[in-house]
Amino acid sequence: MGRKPPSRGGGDKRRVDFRPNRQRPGRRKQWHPPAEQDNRHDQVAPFSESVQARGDLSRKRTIIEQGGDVPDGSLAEGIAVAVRGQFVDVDDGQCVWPCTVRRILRTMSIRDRHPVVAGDRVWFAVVADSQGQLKEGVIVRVAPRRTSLTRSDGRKTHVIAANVDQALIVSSIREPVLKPHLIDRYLVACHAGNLTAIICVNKCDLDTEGETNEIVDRYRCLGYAAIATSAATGQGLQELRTLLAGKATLLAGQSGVGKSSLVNAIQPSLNLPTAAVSATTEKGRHTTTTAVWLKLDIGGAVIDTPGIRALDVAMIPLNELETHFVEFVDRLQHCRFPNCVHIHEEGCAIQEAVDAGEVDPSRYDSYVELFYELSETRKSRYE
Ligand SMILES: Nc1nc2c(ncn2[C@@H]2O[C@H](COP(=O)(O)OP(=O)(O)O)[C@@H](O)[C@H]2O)c(=O)[nH]1
Ligand SMILES: [Mg+2]
Ligand SMILES: [Zn+2]
Repeated sequence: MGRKPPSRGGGDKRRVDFRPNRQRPGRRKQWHPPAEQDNRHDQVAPFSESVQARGDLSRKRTIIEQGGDVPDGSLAEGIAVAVRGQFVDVDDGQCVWPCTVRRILRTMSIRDRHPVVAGDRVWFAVVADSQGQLKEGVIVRVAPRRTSLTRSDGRKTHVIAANVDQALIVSSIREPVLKPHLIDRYLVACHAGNLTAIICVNKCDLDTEGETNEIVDRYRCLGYAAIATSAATGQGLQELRTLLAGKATLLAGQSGVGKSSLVNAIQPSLNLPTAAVSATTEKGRHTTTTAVWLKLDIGGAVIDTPGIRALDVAMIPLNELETHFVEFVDRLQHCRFPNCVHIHEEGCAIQEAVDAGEVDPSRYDSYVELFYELSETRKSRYE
């Protein structure tokens, strides 16, 4: 950076987004939060800040933080494991601290629902109560996210979890019956979100027709890691452990397929509630719909996202859909028409590959289904 920031104790100058509802610059050069606004945060957080807007058009403001990128040694460091309303549970490796979030962080990311999400690496100051007992923390700094998992509600994109490496797409061969299209939908979502996907076909103890291997092979042939498991008999669990160790893995899949049972089988101490619950009771069962970060003894974590079972594909541009089917990619250049959408066109390399048995018809059907779904989404949005 070179330039010395003009703060008292020195520090890092950072440009952050202004609150969208504040167009005009403030009159005062020095900004302090009004006394009645949670000034406890400022007592414990040893940072000074000065806030200035540059004229009417500025959408950013500069904050100066003491401590820079290496936060003060008195701060504790941890991983946000769950967000519950205004509180964030932070695991420092020894215990979980309930933490609030310092006001400036909330202001910085006013557009987000919450400035801290599960998986964020954070630094926090510990606050003592009137008896001097340490009781909670105040998060003063969030590390830049390596990855972020987002969800779109049609208008806005929300971050669900940070620093996730891969997704475990869980389905069951029976109860509920396996839906290959759902697997393909999750694969497209993972591919679009740069998440490595692992396919897990659970409840293989209920497979009387030997279908599990067929499904597993289908995805292995495409280059995905795919396993057959049974939380009931223990089949495939060693492979699953190997795939999860040291990675942060998002759990994806319909309710009832056995996600919680698999996690319990791998780490019984987590003792997650399991049961085939109906869609209506499922809603009331969770007090939160945000992600939960469950640390694994084998290293890494699994991220459970109650309420967000279906990874969203709505934000994928229609003309990119074909690129998210791995077996299509090398064939696309052979379609006769450059704008081929691989549905009715003559000379389409994808349809020919399906006819020749080189592309699985079920995968092609998933493509067609998603193509029409995304076309409809575009229409309803722009008409
Ligand atoms: N037979 C059989 N049942 C299973 C298996 N895994 C889970 N279940 C049952 O399926 C139901 C739903 O499991 P749960 O882990 O709660 O699914 P989740 O909603 O995906 O977390 C429970 O009744 C489990 O006992 C399995 O591998 N085999
Ligand atoms: Mg569950
Ligand atoms: Zn084509």
